[in-house]
Amino acid sequence: MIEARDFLDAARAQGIDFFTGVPCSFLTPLMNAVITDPATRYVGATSEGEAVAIAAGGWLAGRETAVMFQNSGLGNAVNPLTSLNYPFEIPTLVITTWRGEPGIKDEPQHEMMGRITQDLLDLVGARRFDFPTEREQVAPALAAAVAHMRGAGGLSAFVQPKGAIASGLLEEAAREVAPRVAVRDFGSPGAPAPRRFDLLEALQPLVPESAGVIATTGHTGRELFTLADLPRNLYCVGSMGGASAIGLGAALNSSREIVVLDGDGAALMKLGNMATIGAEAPGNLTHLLLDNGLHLSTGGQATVSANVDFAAVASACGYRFAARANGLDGAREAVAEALGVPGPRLVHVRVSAEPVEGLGRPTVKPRDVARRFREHLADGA
Ligand SMILES: Cc1ncc(C[n+]2csc(CCOP(=O)(O)OP(=O)(O)O)c2C)c(N)n1
Repeated sequence: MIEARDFLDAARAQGIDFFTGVPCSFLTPLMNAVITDPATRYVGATSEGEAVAIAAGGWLAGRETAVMFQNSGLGNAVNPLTSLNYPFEIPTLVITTWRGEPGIKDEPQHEMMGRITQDLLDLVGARRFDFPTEREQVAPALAAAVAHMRGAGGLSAFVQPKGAIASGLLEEAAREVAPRVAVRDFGSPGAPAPRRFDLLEALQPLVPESAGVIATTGHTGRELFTLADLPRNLYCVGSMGGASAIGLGAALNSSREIVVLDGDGAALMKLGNMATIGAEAPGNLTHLLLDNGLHLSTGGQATVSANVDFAAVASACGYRFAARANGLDGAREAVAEALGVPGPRLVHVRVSAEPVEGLGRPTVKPRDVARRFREHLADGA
């Protein structure tokens, strides 16, 4: 058995100081040590997939990261691990528990995952390192794990068995509840819904050059790329629903403005992200929800967004600015005002589903998109 402090000190010595995750009773000592350590930052996520995306955003803003969760949540993490970390070669340290370890009494829901945890980590391309059981093993284990992450831009993983870390207490201050802001309306109600492409073009000059712009999965990224391929752009080719979580991780670790271009389908897939954004409340995050009512990228199947007031959701989650914007002029006005006030801010704009002819596809490899984005945020920071 080791102490949480040993593990944490060794991780910090290797440069890992940004942690995010979802609790597991096996993880309690380590997670509580991370939460209470003033030298580390912990973001509690609503799902393990969100945690992986937040960590990716943290790495894009220059941090070394770790994600911690129960192996039940490995299933939730597989999508971003395979379609975000893998293509973009974004490293992180995965610390997962081993509920359902064969031969150890546990609940039925953990039996299957307990059998396949290591295989699943191998399948997603993580390099596994033995969880250290003695104090003197901790520093070399962390050093090897981080060397692999840095060298290969890859995933390193520890599977933490039951009782591997001595228990510790948690003294966490209660989170302050943010005052709810009133939802604002911009533009005239009858204004025609613009094409997303035209809207992106109109908003482009409002976004500071130094900002980072993260476009959601599907046509949004392709439209942004077609408008102008800039180092400040990150095109999420996969990890649907993860753009806002990547944005959160980046915003918390950068002084730059971070703008997320989200879709209604993607936002609804990971609606919990908005609760985390509202709670963490980065002042430099703008969440633009470009709502065409459809999964347009996959052939136009309807989402349920017609029924959803995203600005009201944002306000209820603690965003500091929440707006519904109508038409091109309304959107321009709302975004200009949003960028001038402390965030997080959400602007919901209904856009048309009219197709864009000759839409390009990012020609820069995701690996290079990620590295130039990271350099862009670091430039002069
Ligand atoms: C986890 C996951 N499920 C499904 C898909 C397939 N997919 C790619 S884009 C997309 C639609 C996204 O809808 P929305 O966010 O509203 O953006 P739009 O397509 O309208 O631009 C879907 C379903 C995917 N990439 N990942």
